Amino acid sequence: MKPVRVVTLWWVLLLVSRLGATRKGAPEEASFYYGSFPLGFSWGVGSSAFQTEGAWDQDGKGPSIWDAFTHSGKGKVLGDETADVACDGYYKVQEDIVLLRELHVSHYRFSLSWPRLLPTGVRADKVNKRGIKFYNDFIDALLKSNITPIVTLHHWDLPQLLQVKCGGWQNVSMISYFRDYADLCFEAFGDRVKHWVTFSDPRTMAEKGYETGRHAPGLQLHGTGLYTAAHHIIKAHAQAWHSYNSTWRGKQQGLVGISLNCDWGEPMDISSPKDIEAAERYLQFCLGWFANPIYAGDYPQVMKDRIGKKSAEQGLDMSRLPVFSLQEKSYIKGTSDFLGLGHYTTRYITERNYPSRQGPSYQNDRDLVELVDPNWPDLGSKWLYSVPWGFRRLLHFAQTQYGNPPIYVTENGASQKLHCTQLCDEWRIQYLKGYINEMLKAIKDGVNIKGYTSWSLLDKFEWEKGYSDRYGFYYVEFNNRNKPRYPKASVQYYKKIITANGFPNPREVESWYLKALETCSINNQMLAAEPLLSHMQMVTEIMVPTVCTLCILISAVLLLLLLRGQS
Ligand code: GBH
Repeated sequence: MKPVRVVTLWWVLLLVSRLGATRKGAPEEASFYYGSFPLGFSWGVGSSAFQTEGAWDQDGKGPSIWDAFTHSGKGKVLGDETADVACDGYYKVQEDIVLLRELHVSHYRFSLSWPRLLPTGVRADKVNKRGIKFYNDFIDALLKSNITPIVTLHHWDLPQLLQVKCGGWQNVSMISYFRDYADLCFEAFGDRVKHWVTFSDPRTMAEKGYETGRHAPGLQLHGTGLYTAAHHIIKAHAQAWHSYNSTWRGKQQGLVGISLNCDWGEPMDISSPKDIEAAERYLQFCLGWFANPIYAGDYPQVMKDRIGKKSAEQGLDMSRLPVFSLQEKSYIKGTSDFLGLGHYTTRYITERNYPSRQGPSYQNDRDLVELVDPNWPDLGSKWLYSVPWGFRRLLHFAQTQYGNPPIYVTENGASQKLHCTQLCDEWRIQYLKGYINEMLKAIKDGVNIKGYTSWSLLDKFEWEKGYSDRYGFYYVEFNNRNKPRYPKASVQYYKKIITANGFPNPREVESWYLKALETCSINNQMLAAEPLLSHMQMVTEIMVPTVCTLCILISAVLLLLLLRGQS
């Protein structure tokens, strides 16, 4: 179901009635805030292994569930695209480090491919030395360029054999397989990596992998599979944190956290207690589902109540939401040295009661509808609207709910609108400027934000959307076998924010924008000439050796004739 797509008269009317509401357009939101970030604030960009590396079966890598999913031939991905080559990042380490340097970032967030390191997923079976070497070299290269690695252990590409053998995250044994994998990574890379993220957006992993089936492994276990998966993921996270804490922290002095993605949920009608409750529920089902166990030891009360009640009404004698034992609660509580937050967009939320007899599902359990304001600027991805003020509110929410934790923004970004010229991504610049500014306001309000990761370094494989959504600072020409990268205008702009560590004054910030757009049109011409250039390259690749060989042959023949004539 896609409520956000349905523009019905009643909710347009509701929106209009909201416009008079007091909070919207409040001066501190409407105005741009000029100022700088705290000294030492960490600026970065991010990506993930499956989306960029390619080399899916090279150097001893095992298959992942996403390899299986994309190879299944069942139309799971737009245009039946695969990530077999993707950005060819596995073979372009040096090239991509140059791009990171060009951006002036202080950190790079990327993920390790579990099946590249452990082809079967199980540490006891086999460790792939070439996988270890690849990431070792990569980490060394980053450090050599003064770029801090922020390393995600798992961004969705589960070893396929663990799926086949034990049903992936449905199985409790995954907890120890993950712990062993995490432990291997701490041991191999922890002397140099000081920032670890266990899981990236586990909610999407659970929801799309086990409820809607739109992501690998493509299961549709409505209203049960996602809760079981999440339960095991939370425990696996806790085990990895404890393992680091007891074995490695003393020597390595690093931090271990988790990265949770969540949109902001704003009550549709702020004078309606039901909508206020529904919006709170939206956030608890999204962020609280994982953050509450980790920060407070258990699932949010509202999830326990709702899912418990609905399960009973559906004739089940136990809640579909699993239960943590007392011992587990205290083991899980406090297992994050920082909160990783991913954030992209905002929804208006209104209450809607779904009858339990419609059957179990995550949608049904939440009893709400998500809506968007048609006036919000939309971007490339159909679910993404630019609503910068929602970011500040989410940051406040995280601060107050979880006891003012140190926060790293692990993902924030936008894809390019299709009709824009490829490298002149004005929309991405506006998004970047607006969201970073709201984050600055949140810092001024006292939210403890340590760093910001813009998503993403490169255009890359976007899961079920194939290569259609372009999130990169660098445009990747996927049709060219060399996968060349070209800087978009936003590279210039982000670089300026980083160098100034904020927004100094209106005149300067405006000049960044104009400058960025100037350079991009030059680059656009380069890109337009690209087919010609690669044609010329091909011509030289064939022509030059052919002509040389011919010349040599002809001179040999001439020489021979000359010698004969003399003798
Ligand atoms: C991120 O998730 C991923 O972590 C990242 O790997 C990826 O590059 C990025 O998205 C962009 O694709 O299609 O209407 O069902 C962001 C959180 C949660 C946003 C699921 C999209 C699905 C909306 N995502 N959501 S819909």
